[in-house]
Amino acid sequence: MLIKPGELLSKIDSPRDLKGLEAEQLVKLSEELRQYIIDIVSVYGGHFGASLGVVELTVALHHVFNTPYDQLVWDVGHQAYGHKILTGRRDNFHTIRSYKGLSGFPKRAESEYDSFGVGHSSTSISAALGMAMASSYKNEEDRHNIAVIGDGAMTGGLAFEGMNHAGVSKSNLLIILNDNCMSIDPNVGALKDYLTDITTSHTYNKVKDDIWQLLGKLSSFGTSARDIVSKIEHGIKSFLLDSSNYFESLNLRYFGPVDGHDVNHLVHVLNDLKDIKGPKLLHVITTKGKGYAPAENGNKTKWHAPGTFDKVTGEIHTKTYDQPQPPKYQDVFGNTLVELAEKNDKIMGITPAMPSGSSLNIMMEKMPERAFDVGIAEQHAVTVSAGMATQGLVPFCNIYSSFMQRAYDQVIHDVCIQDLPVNFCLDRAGIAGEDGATHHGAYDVAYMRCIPNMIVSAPMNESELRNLMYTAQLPRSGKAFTIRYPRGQGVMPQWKTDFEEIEIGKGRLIKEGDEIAILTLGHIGNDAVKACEILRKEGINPAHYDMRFAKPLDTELLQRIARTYKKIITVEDGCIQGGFGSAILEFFADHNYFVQVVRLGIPDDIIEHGKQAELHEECNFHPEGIADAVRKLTSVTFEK
Ligand SMILES: Cc1ncc(C[n+]2csc(CCOP(=O)(O)OP(=O)(O)O)c2C)c(N)n1
Repeated sequence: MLIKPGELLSKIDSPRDLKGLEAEQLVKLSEELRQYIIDIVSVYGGHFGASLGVVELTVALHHVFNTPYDQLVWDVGHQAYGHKILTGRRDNFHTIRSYKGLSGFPKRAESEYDSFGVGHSSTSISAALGMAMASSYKNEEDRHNIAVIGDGAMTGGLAFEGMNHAGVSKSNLLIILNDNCMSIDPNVGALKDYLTDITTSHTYNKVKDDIWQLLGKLSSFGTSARDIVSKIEHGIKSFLLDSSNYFESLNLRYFGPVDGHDVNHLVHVLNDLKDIKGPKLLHVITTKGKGYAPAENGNKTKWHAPGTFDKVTGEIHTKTYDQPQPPKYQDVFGNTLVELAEKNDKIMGITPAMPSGSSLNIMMEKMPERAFDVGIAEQHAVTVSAGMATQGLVPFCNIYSSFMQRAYDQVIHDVCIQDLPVNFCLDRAGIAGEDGATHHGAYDVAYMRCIPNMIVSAPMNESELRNLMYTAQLPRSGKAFTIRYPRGQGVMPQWKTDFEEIEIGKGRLIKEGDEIAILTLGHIGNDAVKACEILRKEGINPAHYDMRFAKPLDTELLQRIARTYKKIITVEDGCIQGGFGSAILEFFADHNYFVQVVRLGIPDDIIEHGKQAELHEECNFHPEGIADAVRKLTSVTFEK
């Protein structure tokens, strides 16, 4: 379907085409840009509310600054759809997040306007500061470096680290705080309360407005007038109230709050700020979903990334099925945790900013005193869980696999070295799909299994997930317990209501066979089941074992397997290097078993975005790929 951009937008092939636009044209362009995002995302899906919220800011930034010479860093990058459209990607914008299409996030390889690759939050201040320091070092006095960061991303520790450094650097850095009071779910924490306070304080804003106007009037008198005003401003601020301004106390000059939907005012303010040297922060107030009534006034969490929808009625499309469908793993997690917590009062739930994404919101609603969203703060989520464990509580810390990369030292230093029994549920483990390279949970098996005092497991279906969670909450004296599961649905329409303890480190036989054994870890084992079905029709009959644990390995079972089968295929939805297959290889090598092992998994490559099935195919661990590996191995003779 051909979706046409508005008349003005259709002429914007690069930010250069924005430079000469008049005030009314900037307003019109903003309207057209917003409409184009609505038109495309309603048909093709993607992130939505955040990009609508920064339409005017995006237009103003590209109008005022000389991008790509001036460097613009978007935090997380899910709000950069308008930026992509204005920077030469308008006509293939509809390919966003699809296989081989545009990435859903800024990406250096995609465009010179994407100055820094993103996907995970809170990196923009550090990255833009690094660029600003490089500009100072190279004497590029005229170059501007801008970080646009949301109030949600501002809750991440890395953002603070960046500001803490920026405050003592003389670099020419502009931080734009895009404050819409939302993360994916409503934003949380004391900083959010503080931002609301300074946004709504009348005295504060009156003084700020007066100073701002004075600054604006005198700006036409040149730099020295501006310096004088700036000194007066600083004096008044320190005297009156700004000694308590959080950002000022970090030596960042604070400006705002300003209306983020008044494009011409933003242009005016940004032009003024261009002349102010050093690190500074502009506080911009926006509304997530702005300009599309269902998103602006409705459930903002739902409209963060709604999938496709009817843009006229605002109805979000949902698939209908003839058969009952398996539940999503995340919902099995959310419901099971409540069920277990009702019986075990030591259980606590922790999520760093993903209550809806992880389904911990089910427990947060039912047991608000025992389930917590701690902000986009993975490191803190792990260490706060460790603290709870020292007091005999049973924390279930749910973190997306790729976001857990942030908290690696906390897992080692705060949990495993002290041998604390913390439970980690890693959602979105394996190929994540359309979110792409930054979001694939490729590495967790490899990075978790090398840590002492760590159990690493993966359920093949919903019952297994429930039983692993049941097992993880039983009293144990130490050891962290990782349970990883993928994005999406399980395999059975219903799960059993009773729980069964799983012996830690025990795998299970799925089917006996001849000559070749397939060893799988987790949900991907279901593809091996399908591969066996395909092969049965060809008279090939491999055995299949669901190993359940990458650590500890079921050594007894592996010894039996090695004695019976001389050819092994390992399959995992995770990186091949150092992962589950590597663990199996190490075991055979260390115990002198001469077996031939073929490993399927995510190769040593950056896997981009696309549907999960497309990417599984690319990585060769879909049913046909597994069947093919078996066929090839059947015909290979084993050489000593
Ligand atoms: C390290 C990390 N944790 C979690 C996420 C998931 N995530 C994506 S966007 C988002 C909310 C960001 O909120 P904010 O910065 O305020 O931007 P907004 O969507 O409100 O514009 C979260 C939690 C992430 N991208 N990175």
